[in-house]
Amino acid sequence: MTKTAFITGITGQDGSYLAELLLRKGYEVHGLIRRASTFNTSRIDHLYEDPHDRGVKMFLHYGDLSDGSRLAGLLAEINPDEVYNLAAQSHVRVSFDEPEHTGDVTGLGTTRMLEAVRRAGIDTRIYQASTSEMFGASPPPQAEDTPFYPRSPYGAAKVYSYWMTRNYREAYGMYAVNGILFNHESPRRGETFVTRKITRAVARIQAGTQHELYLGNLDAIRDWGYAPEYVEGMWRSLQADAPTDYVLATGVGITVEEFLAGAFEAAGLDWHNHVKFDERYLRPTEVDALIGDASKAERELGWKATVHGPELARLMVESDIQELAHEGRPWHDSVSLASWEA
Ligand code: NAP
Ligand code: G4F
Repeated sequence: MTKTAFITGITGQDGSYLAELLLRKGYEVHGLIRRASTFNTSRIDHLYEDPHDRGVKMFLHYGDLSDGSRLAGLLAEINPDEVYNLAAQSHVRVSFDEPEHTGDVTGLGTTRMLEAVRRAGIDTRIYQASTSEMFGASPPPQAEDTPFYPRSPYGAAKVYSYWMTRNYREAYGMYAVNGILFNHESPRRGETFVTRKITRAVARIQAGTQHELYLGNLDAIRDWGYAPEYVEGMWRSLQADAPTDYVLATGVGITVEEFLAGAFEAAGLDWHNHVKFDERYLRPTEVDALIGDASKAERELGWKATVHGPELARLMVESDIQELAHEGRPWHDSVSLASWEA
């Protein structure tokens, strides 16, 4: 029997890798996309099939997490076996500029999804994209039972979503799971997150089209993993017999400065010659250190991250150098996903 999945945030970094993974597993994949005045589907264009063709396995639907009635209609119509709620205003710094919008989409949007499933009365497993940002000021290592102490409107909205997901599980017996994911990156990472901002700059500096890179706090510690491995963990967390929440992380923390140094070294450059400080990239409250303990996921799901830190920096720099050399190169050429097929 073909399984059907519904992915919100399919045009994002994780959504695009997850769509690839599920299509390889034989799923029929439905994705929610936002109408925009310019194309916003570059990460999934290589997966797109003309709906007039036979045997089409991926379908896109216009909608928005702020529009509950649209979500309810889509859920009832598609009747998916699995829902992956990945859509969010996902940028921590931006959430300080747009706290209300972030609360509406990243927080209430989850409730709209959960309620749409409940009211449709369908038997669906739900994955909620929770985050290590919920731990905020709680010191590392952070695991499933570490207290939350969010330090941004984004973190606070995700804590609300986390508890709503648990509440729907406990109140209505729904199969609803929080994946508490630590930072994960890739060549498809949004260009304003620090890793990709750095690796794109390295490629341009090496090519001579950029000379300086402006950054904020270099002392923060993050547990950076590789996104294709994390979407495999998302899928595995919905295959368990009973719903429960999982931390996914590498267990290795490095500073922004260490990632920076590794990325510049990968191109034979010294970051000290190019990086400048700009206070606009500081946050009113910072999360100093996130290092995850993913032993529950390893024990129960057999999931373990293999790529982190300097290797990740090298992989992203190489991809950005290639991308600069071959503008228009399709996304799926950039990484090998084969090792993560289950
Ligand atoms: P991302 O690249 O920023 O993608 C976000 C997705 O959400 C995009 O498809 C975006 O659509 C969509 N979206 C934004 N606002 C929406 C709205 N109002 N209605 C419908 N869709 C909307 O994020 P990501 O890195 O793939 O992360 C996926 C999820 O995991 C997010 O919920 C994020 O908060 C969470 N998370 C990420 C990490 C990480 O390190 N990457 C770690 C923990 C948790 P457009 O393309 O149209 O903008
Ligand atoms: O790359 P970042 O913006 O990621 P951040 O804030 O850790 O959030 C990401 O990971 C979360 C999981 O923990 C996700 F939930 C969230 O959706 C997102 O994917 O910043 C990382 C660190 C921060 O400490 C920041 O202050 O890098 C520091 N930083 C220093 N200079 C910078 C910059 N961050 C950005 N974006 N831009 C800078 O110029």
